[in-house]
Amino acid sequence: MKHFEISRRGLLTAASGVAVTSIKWPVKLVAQHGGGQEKDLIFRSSNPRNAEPELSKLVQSWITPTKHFYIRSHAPNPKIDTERYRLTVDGLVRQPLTLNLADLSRWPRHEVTATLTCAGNRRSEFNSEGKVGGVQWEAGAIGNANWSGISLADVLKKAEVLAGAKHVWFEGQDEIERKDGVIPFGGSVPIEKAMLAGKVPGALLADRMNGEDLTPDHGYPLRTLVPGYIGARSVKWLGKITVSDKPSPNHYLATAYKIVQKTDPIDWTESGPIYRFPINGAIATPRAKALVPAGLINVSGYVLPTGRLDVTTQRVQISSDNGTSWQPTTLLGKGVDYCWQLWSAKVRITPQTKKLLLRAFDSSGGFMPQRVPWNAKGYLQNSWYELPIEVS
Ligand SMILES: Nc1nc2c(c(=O)[nH]1)N[C@H]1C(S)=C(S)[C@@H](COP(=O)(O)O)O[C@H]1N2
Ligand SMILES: [Mo]
Repeated sequence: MKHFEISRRGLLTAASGVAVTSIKWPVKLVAQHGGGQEKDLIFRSSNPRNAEPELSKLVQSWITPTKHFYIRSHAPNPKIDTERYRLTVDGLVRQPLTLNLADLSRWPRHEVTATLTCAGNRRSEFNSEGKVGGVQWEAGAIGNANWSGISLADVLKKAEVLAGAKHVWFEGQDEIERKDGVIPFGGSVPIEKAMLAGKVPGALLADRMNGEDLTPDHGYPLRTLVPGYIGARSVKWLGKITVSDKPSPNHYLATAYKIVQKTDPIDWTESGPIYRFPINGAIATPRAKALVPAGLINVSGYVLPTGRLDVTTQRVQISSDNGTSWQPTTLLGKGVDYCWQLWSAKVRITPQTKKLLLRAFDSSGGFMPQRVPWNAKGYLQNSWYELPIEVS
């Protein structure tokens, strides 16, 4: 969206009866209610908007264009009047802050390229063992974007965090209807992650994605972007930051996004929240059940190493004989902190080949396991990726 240089004089006069002369103010028009951009995605639900790209489109480039970037929302996009928009910072701080978009635009800017992935990516693969609820993601709930904004650590420094602070809570401005009432999406990250400065900020308050203002689908006007953590920690339509000695009590941190065996939330308290994402990967081309000739074929896909600084993917391998032997793939480009890598391979197919298997290893000892135990919410499916094919 464009910045409109307009005089606020009229507005202020009308509002307060006091004429303020010659103030030029960058004013953004009210965010659109819908997606805000042409999307080329497969919609899993349209209200709320949940969608993922076709895998062949997903691996066309290392940076995922916004039109191919998955959307995961728990409620309709909130309508945010950017004139009235405020971000508040409170809790265990000496200086609580209330910031509008003009205030935020004066902070030093940081740019981070990082992969965002939903904890439920590849969820539908659990169904063969027992139906899991939630958005039925295939392997497209992932994308790699360039994000820019201000560093959470800078904001917390300004607010002066007090002793005893252990977690930083985020709260969105969406309204999610649940049985027990309407709540915003929220969550938290440990204070050490929030305060991380270094070569990549621990968390960004991002207002731009791939060089443009965030679209409404992706959290306009402001979201957190927490490199290395599951997507749920990157809260869209951010309205409030609270520093606390405890993790966030918000449903999406305290209850949901845990690895649990039973479907009743009563049984979920024992289990801790998921923060970091594990290594994962998928085969994107050929597509599932494609008819391929015996011999060498081109195979491509993505791999995401464990969400930890300085971790890179070491090896990505394919098997066309059910895991008896493994063939190497070529990682494209170089490994970048918190980012996926695309890979390609020429894989030998025999008339007996029924499927391709993918596995990967990273520099922290992370690997894609042969199996992931079923869990009730269908999170963190990162087992060997299986692609059924037909040999012509
Ligand atoms: N306010 C808010 N933030 C949110 C969500 C949401 O529903 N509301 N969904 C979360 C989840 S589960 C994911 S995976 C990411 C998805 O971000 P994207 O839609 O920009 O891809 O946003 C997270 N932040
Ligand atoms: Mo998610």
